[in-house]
Order: sequence, then structure tokens, then C-alpha cells
Amino acid sequence: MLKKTLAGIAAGALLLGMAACGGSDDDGGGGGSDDGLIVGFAQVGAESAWRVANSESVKASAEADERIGELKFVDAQQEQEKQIEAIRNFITQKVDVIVLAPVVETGWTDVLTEAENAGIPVILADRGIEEADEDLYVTRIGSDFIEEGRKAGTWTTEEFADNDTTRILQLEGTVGSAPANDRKTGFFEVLDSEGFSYELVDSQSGDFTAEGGKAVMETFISTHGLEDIDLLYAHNDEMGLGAIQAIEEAGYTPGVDIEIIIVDGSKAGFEAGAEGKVNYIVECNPVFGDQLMDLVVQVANGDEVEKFTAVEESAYGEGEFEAELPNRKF
Ligand code: GZL
Repeated sequence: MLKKTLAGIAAGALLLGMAACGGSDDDGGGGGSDDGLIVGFAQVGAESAWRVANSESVKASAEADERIGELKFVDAQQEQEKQIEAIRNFITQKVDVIVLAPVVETGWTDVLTEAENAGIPVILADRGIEEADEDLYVTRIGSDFIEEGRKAGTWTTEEFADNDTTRILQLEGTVGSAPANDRKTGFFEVLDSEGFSYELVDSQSGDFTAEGGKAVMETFISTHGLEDIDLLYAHNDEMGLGAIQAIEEAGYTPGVDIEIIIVDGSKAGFEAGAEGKVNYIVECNPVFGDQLMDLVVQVANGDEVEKFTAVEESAYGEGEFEAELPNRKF
């Protein structure tokens, strides 16, 4: 808590100092001024419709917000090293606030310590990092990924309540990422706590991409066949949609021969649901740009903020997909 407040005060003092000097830093760097805050954003990549929508939301909100002078946006192509390099550049450029969507949970201690030592507060957008580094960022805005997994687990125990043993395949997200770790944790926490009888036949990462989902599903099919598989739990839409391609190419009917859960809630995901190819969709909301900009300003001003702001999200079952499809934003 103390570190958070001190970081915020340091940033606030920087902001006030710059304003008093009536302009940006003489090295052409950032430093809040009459022109607004300079924000560095190290984004994961562009691996999914969710990610593209998230980037669009953040960019649009920064553009529309007069309190924000510049958003320095970096697409790290799902590579942690590129995110670390981006953060180091933001520090050199003396931005006012750093926003990071950490591709994985670990490996951030050094670079976030460098940001702290430079007096630049860090906000996490979307994914989280390991608890050991919790003091190295001020706040996180995003989803409760464990709760998303719990929703998938609860639906599964209800959908297959009459099964002796439900045989499950799992397409995991990026190895080491918070959504992959937590969507798995929440899902099996419910199955186990409910005493639900299941067998996890296989589980591999498709790295949150359609290509990855299709390739892993092809391997699942060639290894296990689908005759005795009840459910595919895919940690995001893209992997689920890629898997559907593989399932159909192998001559099976997705949503019938194998029921499918996906997580995100993209238009394409809901279209697949409306076609009967997906049975349950857990929503993960990427549109939080306005809330993020408010947090940026609060943190730059040294205001006290909550350690975590959860975004609103729901879940949808069969019979709900067509009605919800027009509302989907990505
Ligand atoms: C979740 C986000 C995940 C999405 C995927 O908040 O980090 O990353 O579920 C995306 O689509 O790749």
C-alpha cells in the first residue's frame, strides 16, 4: 500500500512539476504537461478478436480523453521480451504512466522495479502477474479469470449431470498466462468441489490462436478419436473455432458429437453458437478503455485506487446466442 501511494505521489509531483514548468521535459520525453499525460501501453499482441477489440477500445478512449496527451502503443506479438523492451523505452521517454497487459504471469520483477525506481507508476490491463510482484504495480483492470472458469465448470456439471463419467478435452491458452492458469483452476475447482465424475482425456495449449486450436484438436482427434469424448473446453473463441474446423474436417458434428465451451464472446463465437456448433459461451469483456483512462489519471494524480477493478461480464447458453449476437462488439 505504501509503495502504491508513494509511486502515485511521485507521479503526481512529476505532473505538477511539469505543469509548473509550463511544458514537457526538455529532452523531448513525456512528463505530464498542459498537453496532457503521456501513457505507454505494452499490449500482448493481436492474436484474437478479443485482443484487437481491447486495443481499439484503449486507443479510442485515449484519443477522446483530453486528459491524455499521447498514448505510446506497442504490440508485442505475444513475446514477453518485446513487452520488457517497450517498458524500458517508456522509462527512457519518461512517460507519466505505464500500462502493461502481461503476456505471462512471471518474469516482470526486474523491469517493473526499474519503472518504480524511475518513479513511473504501472497499471496492469487485462492479465495479472504473480503475487510476489504485486507491489510493483498500482492496480489491475480486467476480468476475474477464475470466475470465468467457475462459470464453465458449473455449466458442465449441470449439462452432464446424468453422465457416469464425462470425458473432457481442454484447449489451454498461452502457457503461463493468467487467463490460461485461472480458467483451468476455476473450471476444475467446481468439478472437484461438486464431486463431479470426469476424466480429463487430454489438455494442451493452443496459445489463444485459431491455428493453434485447430492443430491441437487435430492431434486430439488422431490420438483419441471423438467417439468417447463428451466436451471440449476451449479457453478462448479462436481456439474453439479452430477446433471446430478440425472436428468438421474429421467428419464429426461440433456441438452434437462433442459439446463445446468457449470463452470471450466474439461475434464469430456467437455465430457458431447460433449455428449449434458451440454449447456455452463465457463472456470476457475487452471494452474497458474509458475505465482504464480514468485509472491512468487517478494514478498519475496519486489518488488512492482499488488494487483490482473487475469488468462486467456474463455467460450464455443454447437458445440465447441469436438474441445476443447483435449486441456483440467484437
Ligand atoms: C483475456 C485475454 C485473453 C482472451 C484471448 O482477458 O487475456 O487473451 O481470452 C486473448 O482471446 O488472447
